[in-house]
Amino acid sequence: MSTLVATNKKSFGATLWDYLTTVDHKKIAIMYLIAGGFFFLVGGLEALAIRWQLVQPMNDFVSAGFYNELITMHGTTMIFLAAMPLIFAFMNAVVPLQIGARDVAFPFLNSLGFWLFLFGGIMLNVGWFTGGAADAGWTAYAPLSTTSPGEGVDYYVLGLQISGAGTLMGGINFLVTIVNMRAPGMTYMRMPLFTWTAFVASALILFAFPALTVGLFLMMFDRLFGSGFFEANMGGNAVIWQHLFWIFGHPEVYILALPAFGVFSEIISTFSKKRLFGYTAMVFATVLIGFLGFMVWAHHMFTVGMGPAANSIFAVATMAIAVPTGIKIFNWLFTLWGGSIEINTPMLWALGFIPTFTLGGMTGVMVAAASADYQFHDTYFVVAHFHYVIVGGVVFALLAGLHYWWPKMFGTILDDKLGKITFWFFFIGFHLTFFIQHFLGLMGMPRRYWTYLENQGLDLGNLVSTIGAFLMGVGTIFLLINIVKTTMKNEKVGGDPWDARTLEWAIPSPPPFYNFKQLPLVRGLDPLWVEKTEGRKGMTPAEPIGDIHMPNNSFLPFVISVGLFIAGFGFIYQKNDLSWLTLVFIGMGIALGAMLTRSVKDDIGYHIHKEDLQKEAEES
Ligand code: HEM
Ligand SMILES: [Cu+2]
Repeated sequence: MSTLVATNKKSFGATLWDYLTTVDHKKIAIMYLIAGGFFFLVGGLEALAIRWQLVQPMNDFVSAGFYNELITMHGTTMIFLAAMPLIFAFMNAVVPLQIGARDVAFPFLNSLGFWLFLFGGIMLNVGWFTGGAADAGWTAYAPLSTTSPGEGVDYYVLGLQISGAGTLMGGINFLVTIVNMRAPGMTYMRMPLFTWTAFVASALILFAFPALTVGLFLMMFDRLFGSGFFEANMGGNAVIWQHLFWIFGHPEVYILALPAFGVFSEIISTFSKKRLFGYTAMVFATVLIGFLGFMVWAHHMFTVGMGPAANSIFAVATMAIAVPTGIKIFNWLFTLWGGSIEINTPMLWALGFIPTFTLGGMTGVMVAAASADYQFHDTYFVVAHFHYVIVGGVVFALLAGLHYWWPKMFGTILDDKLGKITFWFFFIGFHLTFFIQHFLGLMGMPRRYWTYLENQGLDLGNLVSTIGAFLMGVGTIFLLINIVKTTMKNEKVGGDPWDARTLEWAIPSPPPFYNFKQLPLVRGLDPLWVEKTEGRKGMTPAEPIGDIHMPNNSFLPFVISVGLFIAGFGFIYQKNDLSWLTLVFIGMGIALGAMLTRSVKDDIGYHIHKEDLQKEAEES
């Protein structure tokens, strides 16, 4: 294939095949957005079911066992199948454009990462239909998880293993992309903050996910092959699981939070019409948070019995994170200060985020005080704390980024009025739901309990909390209406609808499949803004028009993922009947066969010729 293909009219089958085989980061971004959005709705429905169970004392809307499955799958789904992939959606949609690149470093791997995530996510949820989903909490503490009957936790172990492999590949890909693929002049200290945070988050993925991989591997052996890594009476140690899990789990919080900070940095600077205040400090704060994120995992284990020395060290290290985070908060405020501020939907989320996240940070310092944590531990205070951080930080950022980058991804713009309605329902609902949980926790309401007695002072708080959760649900419905309406209207916008500052806005919306016809020359921070202040409309090119090298589509990533998916069932059910091992052989055969095909078949891609690019430029 050597010429440009007309892409406007395609049959459904051709479009489907195109997406199944695509290696284009922009299409992969859309798939992450759809799949992550779907799982966000699933996790949200699970949250509503939990809250409905807790709406009044001694309720029996769901059984105790089903409740355990609901909280486990809610937490697991939200973290691994909604928040992570949605972050990846924006990283894919934005990072290559922000650094002036034509794609990520390894487009094939990028697609493999997506399909592994999707099939892992499906696997996690299969448990619902085969006698019960995972029920040992999203943290799957041993021995609860190793002794949980049925297959629920097996689906958790294998589903997470498959989707985790995809995440690891994605992280490595973005590290290499950001190191290697920056346009001429894009030095590290000229990278937009979102790219910086994606970079540090990818480094965290590189170091954190292997700990999860190892932990899940040991857990798989304990559950499926009768080893005893976490079994005290076989010489194992359940606390090892907790260490492995949190060495992964705490950095995971920052893998989500740092890109969220990046989103807000872009939005606050764009809609204050100012460069980000304290750019250098923001970069160093990002790196420092990333580093400290690894030093504090054991604050999740204060009550395990590590002893006062370990508790003190981890308490102090944890509190230290408040310093770089505080620097960020002040820099956002200083960016706003004196700016010509435009308040639209993305900006509303950013303005709502600052106080909300600050509150979550303050309760974070409270639970980091080891002695006080003996009171807070496993109460609703903790539930309130981490939802303030993870919803008030990460989900707000995802919704802000959705409205901000929607025009770039789809070429249409979400309705601002509906966007604001979504914001107010969600924002008010959020604080109703979670603020009061601090007090429920202080009054002794334990986390993960199926029900509570009446007249313990917990009735009103829980009722309010449930009402708030449903208001968030209403906000989400308005978002869906907005998406449908915008898509139906299909009103096209230009390349730069926000009068923005960074490179992604220098090319049309949605961008052509090769992104930049000519790589841009970056001459400062906020490169597009630099050109605008000098009276130019677009970027100065760094190269003459020439042939562009493009990667070929491939079906192999899908096949590899299906293979591992099939093998997963074999691993699980061989514990009941060894004949299931056949599935392991078939599945691994498919996966390894596809990998072998990939390694022996030369795939040199194709070129878009310079003449075609010129002709296209003349026609438009
Ligand atoms: C937006 C509306 C949300 C509501 C109403 C909600 C509600 C809840 C509730 C009621 C619990 C159970 C606490 C218990 O039983 O003691 C819970 C647990 C949890 N939630 Fe959410 N949640 C929401 C969003 C999220 C998001 C966006 C995330 C992550 C990105 C998240 C992560 C978690 C985690 C990790 C747990 C702990 C599960 C466990 O204990 O194993 N939640 N949530
Ligand atoms: Cu932590």
